[in-house]
This record gives sequence, structure tokens and C-alpha cells, in this order.
Amino acid sequence: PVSRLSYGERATMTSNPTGKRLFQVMEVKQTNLCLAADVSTAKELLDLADKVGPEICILKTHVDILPDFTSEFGVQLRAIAERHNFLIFEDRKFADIGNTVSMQYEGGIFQILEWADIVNAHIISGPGIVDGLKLKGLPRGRGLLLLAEMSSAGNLATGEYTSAAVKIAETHTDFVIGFISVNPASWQGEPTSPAFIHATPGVQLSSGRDSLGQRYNMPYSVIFERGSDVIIVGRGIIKATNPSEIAREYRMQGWDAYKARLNS
Ligand code: 5BU
Repeated sequence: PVSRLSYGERATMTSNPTGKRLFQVMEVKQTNLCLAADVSTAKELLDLADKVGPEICILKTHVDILPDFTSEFGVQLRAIAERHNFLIFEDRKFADIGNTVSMQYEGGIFQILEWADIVNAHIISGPGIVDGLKLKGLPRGRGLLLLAEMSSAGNLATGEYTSAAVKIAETHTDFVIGFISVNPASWQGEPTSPAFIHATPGVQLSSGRDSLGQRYNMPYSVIFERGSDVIIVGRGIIKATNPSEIAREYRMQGWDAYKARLNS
């Protein structure tokens, strides 16, 4: 049950402007690579974004890592994103009640709503979290990914929890653009609508794990066998001596797997 429609065809199926734009960027740039830019300073992040920008459809951030974050960060990153035509995804993993997350999304030091095209949320607190984020995000044309699965060993986002994420997404197709998934091809029931995008962390050029429970699959397995759409790669790229060269390799493997899926 894996979608054989092209990213371009799927762009026409979503009503959310960010979801639409993401599919279009993937189609035009021929990339399904998301860089997890988990470097230690904002300065390094912006340098990396400019170097790897041509290879990616999304740059994923964890802004609360950055000791030199200032209110300029968002403006600077958006300028780079515009130059290289990629989207910005803050991996904030909101998890509170709707009223609280709506404040966390917009306010504080980081003002995520201002600069992130995409954010994500756990569904542990129930569908109100989507309503809370949507209140702020939808008027700005932003998009939300729900955590339907996680990559780490022993995580609890499985089975009925995963199905519950899909149900919540289906009642908010104007704002929810898809899922953080690990193996959507294995999900129970009907395949998810092709309007939803699946993005998968835990990707490296060989399978394995890190010392803290992260588990890795290879690009081909993630896109072709497991039916995801976007590979999210952090240390596989950022720890390499030449990140943009390695990014190109991930991009080619991810794209070849997508082509193979279209032709299967
Ligand atoms: P890595 O260096 O490729 O292991 O980084 C993976 C990134 O994806 C990192 O930023 C995590 O916070 C993020 N991640 C993940 O690894 N697993 C998950 O289930 C989710 C996010 Br959701």
C-alpha cells in the first residue's frame, strides 16, 4: 500500500499551501532529502544551510540547541531558504494542551510561527493540540506534521497510537500536511491519503543504531520498501568532512528509490 503517484501529482491534492509547496519543491528540485541541521551554533547552521541548500527540500532545526540564537536568526534562515528554494521545519514536538501550544508556537524567545513553514506535534494530549496550533498556523499558511511513529528503540508510538494520529490528521486536512513515520507501508487499514506526506528520521547510508537508542535505515529501504516520502538525515551529513558532497549522495539514493517506486 505505497503511493505510486508523483510528488507533482500529489501537490494538486493538498489544500494546505505549505504541503502543496513542499511537493512542488521536491518535484522541481528533484530531492526528497531533509537535512537535520543539529549543529552547535546558529552561525554554523546558517553556513551549513547555504552550502547544502541546493540538495534539500527541507531544512529541519532544533532552535533550542543554539546558544547564539537571536531574533535575526529567522530572517537570515528564511533568506537562505528563499535563495535555495527549501522549506524550514522546526522539530519542536509540541505536546501540551491546545491553549498552551498556541502560545508556545507564537511567543517566547523563538517565535517559531514567524519563520518555520512546518512544525510537528505529538498527539499524546489529544486533538486539541491540532486546534491550538491551527489557530495560529493556518492564517499564516503554515503546515503541521503529526508524530505517528518515532525512530528510537522502545518508543510507544505504535499500533493504535499510530492509527489515532491518522484519524486526527484526517479531520484537519487543511492544516495537517502529513506525518513523522518510520514504516507507513506496514500501517493497519487503508493507506493514508496521497495528500499526506511522510517524513522519516533515522536514516544513514548503512543501517544500525547510535549509543542512545536511535535506529537507522537506508534511503532505499525508507522510500521504496517502507513507503515514506522524505528522508531526514542529520549526523550522516553534518559529521562528514564534506557535508554537501555527502548530501548529494543521500539525495541521489533517495531520488532513485522514489523513481523505482513510481515504476514499480
Ligand atoms: P540523526 O543525526 O540523523 O540521528 O538525527 C535525526 C534527527 O531527527 C534529530 O534531529 C532528531 O531529533 C530527529 N528525530 C528522530 O531522530 N527521531 C524521531 O522519531 C523524530 C525526530 Br520525531
